[in-house]
Amino acid sequence: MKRIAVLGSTGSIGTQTLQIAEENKEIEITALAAGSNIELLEKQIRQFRPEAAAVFDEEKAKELKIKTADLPVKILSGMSGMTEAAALQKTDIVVTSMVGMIGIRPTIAAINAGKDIALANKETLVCAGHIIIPLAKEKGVRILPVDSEHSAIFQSLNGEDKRNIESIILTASGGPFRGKKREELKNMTVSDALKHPNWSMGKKITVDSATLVNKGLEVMEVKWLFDVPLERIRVVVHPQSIIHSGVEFCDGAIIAQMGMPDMKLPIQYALFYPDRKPLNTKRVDFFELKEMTFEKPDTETFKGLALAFEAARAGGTMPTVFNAANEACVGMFLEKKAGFLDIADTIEVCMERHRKTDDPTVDEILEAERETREFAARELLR
Ligand code: MN3
Repeated sequence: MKRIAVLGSTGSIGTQTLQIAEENKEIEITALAAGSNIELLEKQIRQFRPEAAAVFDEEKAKELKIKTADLPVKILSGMSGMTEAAALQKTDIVVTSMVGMIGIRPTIAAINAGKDIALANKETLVCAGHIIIPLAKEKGVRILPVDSEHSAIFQSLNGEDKRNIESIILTASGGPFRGKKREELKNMTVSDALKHPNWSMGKKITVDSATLVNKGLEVMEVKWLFDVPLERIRVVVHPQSIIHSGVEFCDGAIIAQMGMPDMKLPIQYALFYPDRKPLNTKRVDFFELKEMTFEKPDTETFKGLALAFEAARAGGTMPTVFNAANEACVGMFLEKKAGFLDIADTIEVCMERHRKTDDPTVDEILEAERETREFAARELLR
């Protein structure tokens, strides 16, 4: 039996994780946590009967408590509720699928409690990799990547000696605006940005994949997860999204993982690692596919990717600034208060003015986030 807590259970990865739980009798859901969507959370509680459920929004937590009064579930709230849900004694694996820096503290709590982490929250490693990776080592817990690219690299490294890695090949679909130039991107709208060619994902990450900021965040995660220097991480645009990423070894061999774009595969692989379980998904039909193509990323037009490398190189609080500025800008873009190009432009301004702190504590990370968000909002409203 795998006892699993799903933090961020009402989002895209969370709901797909629960679909896997539904189809696998060996999975027991011990805890669920969500930001504020208590309607869906209540349904999930009734179906999966977790021991505890946390809601970040205190008011919504009170409402949920009344709605679920007939059940034995313990309703928790706020950040303390999220961390408590992350550390429940009976849990084996915590799926961290909440969006944003709100994910850092619950992940630390889960690691401290000795839980393996099925990592889907990007901010955890981007902003706090220097805290998370040594802590996981110290506590002897595994960080199992859920993101499709990192799972592909993880699968490609199965049984290999990490010292033989020559480079990591991180593939990118290029998003809906691949091939476009700055001039054409000026007037792109929210609905244009949300038309992702291959993957169906949450709104924020879909915009991030249109700007290539998502790929930039993934570069930073690769660095932490696989302990590979930035110079050895190669981003390759592969519009068909069949090769999900891979590893080039010291003898020139490349091992990569292929499959149809479907997040259930990497989620399930993380949950059952090192076992591989059957999964009823669409199979790759090479004759229907016919070709796979590759391009160099256009980092002049999509400078979010170049800025990510710069932030990663600087280290300290700089990746947090990159991420927080992006979160603020994407929020404004989705509310139609900022243009598409404002996103990367504002990230750049925020990074330029930031005086970084090396080796920041969680408090310092969250302070850099707050400052950056405020500054980014002011920049955008000018
Ligand atoms: Mn990805």
